[in-house]
Amino acid sequence: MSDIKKIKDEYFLKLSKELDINQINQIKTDLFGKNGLVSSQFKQLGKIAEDERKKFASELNNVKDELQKLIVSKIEEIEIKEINQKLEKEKVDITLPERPFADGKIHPVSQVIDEISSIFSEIGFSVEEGPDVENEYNNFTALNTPDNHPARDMHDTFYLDEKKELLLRTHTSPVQIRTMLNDKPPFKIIAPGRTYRSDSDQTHAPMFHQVEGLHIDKDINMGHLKGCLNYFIKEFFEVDKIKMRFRPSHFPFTEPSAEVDIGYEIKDGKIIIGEGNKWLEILGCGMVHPNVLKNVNVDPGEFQGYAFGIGIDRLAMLKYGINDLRAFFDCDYRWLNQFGFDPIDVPSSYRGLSR
Ligand code: 2NL
Repeated sequence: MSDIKKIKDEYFLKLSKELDINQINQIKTDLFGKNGLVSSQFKQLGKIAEDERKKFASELNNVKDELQKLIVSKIEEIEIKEINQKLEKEKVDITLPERPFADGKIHPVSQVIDEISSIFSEIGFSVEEGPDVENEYNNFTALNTPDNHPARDMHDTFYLDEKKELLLRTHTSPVQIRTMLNDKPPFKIIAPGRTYRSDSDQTHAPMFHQVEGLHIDKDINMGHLKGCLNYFIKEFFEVDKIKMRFRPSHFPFTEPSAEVDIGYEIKDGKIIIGEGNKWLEILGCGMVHPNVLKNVNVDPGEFQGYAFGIGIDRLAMLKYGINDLRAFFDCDYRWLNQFGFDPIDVPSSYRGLSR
């Protein structure tokens, strides 16, 4: 029997047995590796007499093809077996009862931030964010609040180092400062987020939420500010008409500055926004002080605009009838289940303030 025939018979027999993938790989190497049996036979070709060579070569090629085909089919067989075993083992029992599934709720503050962001984005504002830990330049100095300014004490700042260089931001204005330092005017942004002041009672928490707005362009005036706030308040409280008044005020970063009140009344124990003859203060605003613009390399002769700051927590309490501010941050699931929002809720599905 020729060597080729012997190899064929021997390996057909081996491959007819139950083999795992390692054993098959070993056989592959034994036959077709660098010094494999079949490979060695090919090396013999040159030594064979010319009249024999053709027959030898064709026999060798046939055996090589047959062995390779057999190996491929063996590998496929193993793979199919593995898949079937896996399917058998990992069978899903679809008759099992489902596990109880607890729905999360959206915190009223998050809900209100989403509502405010979507209202302002309708009129071209984009949303910017920044870090809670700030430096005193971005939080105070750039905002025209120098070292000895009383507003620094008024803000009851949480300082983080002896030198009073790092602090927890007392408002979200530093976000606007960062944006203006990093970019070129015009600017039309809002900055919602957490803010901190060392203050805690029935109506103040040491951590609270603010949204500030900033619109800087050529020829922006106080009329634009009024129009923007009027639109915002109507959209937010979902009313067609609103009573609004501007009272003169003072902030170091704006000139002139104003506080804005909206009209309201109490009917059947519920607060109605936009009607009545009582006034509720809801935000502070003004035209950005030229010194602030200079500090962020904006030429006040060419660009000017307005800014405003709104406390979010009180707005959320007003809109959704929540009385105690402190419950906001207790992380009590029972409270959140009562006052929180389902993820699919959309602001416009809310009519009136009766929650
Ligand atoms: C308030 C008052 C205000 C601003 C915030 C601001 C920001 C920049 C420049 C100028 Cl970068 N102004 N923000 C302006 C006026 C008032 O907030 O009572 N907030 C609750």
